[in-house]
Amino acid sequence: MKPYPTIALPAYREFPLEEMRSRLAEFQGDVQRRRTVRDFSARPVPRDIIEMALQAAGSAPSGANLQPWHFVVVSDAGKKRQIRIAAEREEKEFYQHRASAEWLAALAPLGTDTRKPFLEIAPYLIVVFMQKTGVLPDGRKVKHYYPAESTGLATGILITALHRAGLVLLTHTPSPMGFLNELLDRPKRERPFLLLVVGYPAKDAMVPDIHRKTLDEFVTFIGD
Ligand code: IYR
Repeated sequence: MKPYPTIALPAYREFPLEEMRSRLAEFQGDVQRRRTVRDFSARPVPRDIIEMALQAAGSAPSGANLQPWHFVVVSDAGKKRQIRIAAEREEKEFYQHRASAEWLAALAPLGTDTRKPFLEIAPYLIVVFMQKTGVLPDGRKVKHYYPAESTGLATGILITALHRAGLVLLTHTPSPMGFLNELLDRPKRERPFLLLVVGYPAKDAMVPDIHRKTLDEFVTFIGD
């Protein structure tokens, strides 16, 4: 592969330290408000909102800049129903047979179960696919590098963008998720990574009273 031509770093902005702090304080406070929600309203969300958030997600760094992700945005009621039926079938297997006792014990405080009505109620399901390989314009197959890390980064930006826009999400992982390739007509070289349920919260939405680790519990500084 030929090297890319280089250009001056475009649109870089430096901020005075005080502004850096206030920007971070604002961002930090805003993302701390994010909660995973399972009770959704059926209220519609305009498609351009989802598109703008996806545009932000597509800016994520990726291995060798190969951008190994694909997002399928589902608002069609019939398709959402098919996804719910297939997901609930898998969840029954999971809760009744596949999950270890340890896993079920870890989930017990969250009160989750096999019923996934939000898959039909929420206006959008965004199914994130990770591409282990890509296809060049001439049809040749290329290997992707760090597809899970890259797709995780893009998904994180998507979640943050939608949260900042005032929507709520559930990061849902029906397991296994292979049925999503079939239902959404995606090739085998793509693996379902995560299913995001997106919309407004139900009026009476409730969330578990969880706590987040403090900085000193999850960060180590070596040096100043
Ligand atoms: N996929 C199941 C189980 C589940 C697993 C984890 I890890 C969670 O954080 C929550 C649920 C379900 O969606 O119920």
